[in-house]
Amino acid sequence: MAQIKVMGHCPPDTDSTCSPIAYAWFLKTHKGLDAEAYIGGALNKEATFVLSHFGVTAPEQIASVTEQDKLVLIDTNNPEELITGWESAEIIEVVDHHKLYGLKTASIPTVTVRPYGCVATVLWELMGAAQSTMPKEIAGLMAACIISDTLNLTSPTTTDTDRAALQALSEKAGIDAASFAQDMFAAKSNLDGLSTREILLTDAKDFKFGEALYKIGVLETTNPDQAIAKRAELTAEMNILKTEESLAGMMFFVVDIIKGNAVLLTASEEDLLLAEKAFGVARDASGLLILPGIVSRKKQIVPAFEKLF
Ligand SMILES: [Mn+2]
Repeated sequence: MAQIKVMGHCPPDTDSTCSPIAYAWFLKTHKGLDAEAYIGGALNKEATFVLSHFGVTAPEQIASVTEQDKLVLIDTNNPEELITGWESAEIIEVVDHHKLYGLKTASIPTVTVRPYGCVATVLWELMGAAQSTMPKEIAGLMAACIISDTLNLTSPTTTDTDRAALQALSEKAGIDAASFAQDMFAAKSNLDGLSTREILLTDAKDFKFGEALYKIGVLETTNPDQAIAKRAELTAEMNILKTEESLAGMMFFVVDIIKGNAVLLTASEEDLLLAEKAFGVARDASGLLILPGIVSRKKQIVPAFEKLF
């Protein structure tokens, strides 16, 4: 029988990297299946830290699957973010915590979708009696998924089921969830080895305000100083991007996830003047715009500009 590939969305976040490892363990040891976790994109810094902390090898990265493959989808049912070739593979199971996107399959999969903050919480419930046989490192990976997806139980997506699962998994893994969360967020905040362009574009989206196209990048970090120290390079690169992509402007918000504020870097004086108006805040002596309480592009930053235009 062909090996079953257990996979999340592409590119993978921490949940889509580590929850497939946990479910592959369950399928192997409790269902007697030949199952293995794979990722369809590069490992992020947070997942790299989590895997090395628990001494677990990263899933092999693959670019596509074929009609020879059987797939178990974890953490996604969105056709837009599945591995290349998924249409020809046989999808035998889907476990998810997202809305339904209209995935079409040739055969009949087992489907479990529950409205929790993390798919690891769904897996924890599905495993039932197998919970007591779970190795420490698998429990650790699942706890890390819940911490990552729910920002350590602070995101509005968090449910009581997630809280209970994280507590049980943390005990099993022998970790203190709060301090482990700090280490995970620090790993995610480390910019070492990233190019200026990668820092700007890891989480950047384009928006049309009137007829003008703006790019708004966000960096969520516990160490804003590391990014702000690169201010000159970031500004220069934003101007290159502005020319390359015919943008009216570009803004880069460095969000401090501990203090709950943002510092804005802009491509030009014109963009900075615009932001001062949008937020009703003046730049400080060093020319930085510090925005208390601003953490969300979707709920705060974009609406401020939309109102101005
Ligand atoms: Mn998830």
